[in-house]
Amino acid sequence: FDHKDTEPSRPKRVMIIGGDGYCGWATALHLSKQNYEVAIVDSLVRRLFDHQLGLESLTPISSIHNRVRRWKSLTDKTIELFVGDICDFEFLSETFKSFEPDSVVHFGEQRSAPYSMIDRSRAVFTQNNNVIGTLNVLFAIKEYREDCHLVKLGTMGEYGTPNIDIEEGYITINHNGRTDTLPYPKQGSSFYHLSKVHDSNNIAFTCKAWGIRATDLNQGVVYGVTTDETEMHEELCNRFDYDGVFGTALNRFCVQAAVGHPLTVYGKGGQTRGYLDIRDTVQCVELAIANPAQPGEFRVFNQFTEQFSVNELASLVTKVGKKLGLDVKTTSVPNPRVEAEEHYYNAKHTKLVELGLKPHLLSDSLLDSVLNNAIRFKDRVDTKQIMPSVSWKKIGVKPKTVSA
Ligand code: NAD
Ligand code: USQ
Repeated sequence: FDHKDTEPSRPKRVMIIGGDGYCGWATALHLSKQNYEVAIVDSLVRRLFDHQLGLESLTPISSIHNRVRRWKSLTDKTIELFVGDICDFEFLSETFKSFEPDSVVHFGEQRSAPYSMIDRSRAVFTQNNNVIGTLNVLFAIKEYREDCHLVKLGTMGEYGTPNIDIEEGYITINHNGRTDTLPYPKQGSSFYHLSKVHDSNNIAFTCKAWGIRATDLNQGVVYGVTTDETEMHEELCNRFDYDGVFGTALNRFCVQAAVGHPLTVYGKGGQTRGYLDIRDTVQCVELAIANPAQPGEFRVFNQFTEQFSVNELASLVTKVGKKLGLDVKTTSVPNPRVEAEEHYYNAKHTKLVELGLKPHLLSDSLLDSVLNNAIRFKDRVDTKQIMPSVSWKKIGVKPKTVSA
């Protein structure tokens, strides 16, 4: 038998870019717990955005240094930390040479659609940060770790809301008597969502040209705050955004219900998206790493578990709020975005389930726990940050300070 089988296999080494953020922090702890060797690479720019816009996470969060120290003291597991910007190729090269990752999970982007629509400079920052960062990761893999599997966070928003079923990455088209399987058409609806489309194109090309192995996780909107690991200590607590720039639909509605603010349904509220629990984000990433793409393969998974319209989310939160004694009202806010408010939506999401994903579906009890978490920290809520302040149509070149 193969000699290699007798050697003890070394633990797989996973570099988590964006590991200080909402999805990345939960994932770093989860993978470390599963005995992967984990390194976090993060520029901490997300914390800077909070300062610049006068925002704060609902939950109090510790510095990244205290977070990893606390993890070590609780579990005796080390998470290596590299603080720097992946747009700086020299920094990124050093992290690759020093850590030698087997997989890179790339969460490290500017991820808010409203942020990318504040003004010209934020639009340019978003596309520069995201597209160049990802290009640098691709070059680093090619140069230093060509067998390393790239697991890249994309978004369901790359597809937009077409009037046909959404497939997982590719669609087979019959045209004038000929047939081909092609990348599914992309229609991003913000400069942020478009940055992900550009990333996907660059990754697909380098898989073909250089034989890179990559998985694009087209993730839906994430909700929830705790995972088994973040619950272990208050210093491991995850961030939870509720403001009009970084807060996402369901998480925002829970905070709004907790403080007695009417739920902010934009426009007609028929906007339908895929959603998933943060505990499923960490599970999906683990499944992608454990079952890597082949060299040269550009694999696309749609990463969400259920789809809801904004109106459906509002009525779920109203119902569960009532059970907890909250009087939840809804208000229709003129839509600050340009998007379809009533549309067909049916997106496939079977590939991660085939790999073994066991979804945590949005049940009353789960909503209870997200709502209770919002109630627990409601004194920290700055209600001035709740209404949306960024308009898709009014974006201009003049630098804009978003403030109350
Ligand atoms: P987040 O803003 O909480 O975390 C992103 C982290 O990346 C931050 O800690 C930030 O400092 C870091 N970062 C950004 N640019 C960097 C750079 N150039 N170099 C190094 N670090 C950098 O975001 P999140 O909610 O955890 O999202 C993570 C990823 O998942 C993003 O790519 C996002 O597009 C994707 N995603 C998120 C959601 C969601 O609902 N939160 C849904 C779908 C997809
Ligand atoms: N919406 C409301 N009221 C609110 C907030 C949002 O009606 O108070 C609506 C929006 O108009 C939109 C939908 O809810 O139609 C989703 O908005 P969102 O802010 O929850 O999500 P989005 O801007 O799409 O971005 C988030 C993450 C992003 C990720 C994306 C996944 O910030 O990183 O890529 O979800 S997806 O939506 O599938 O593209």
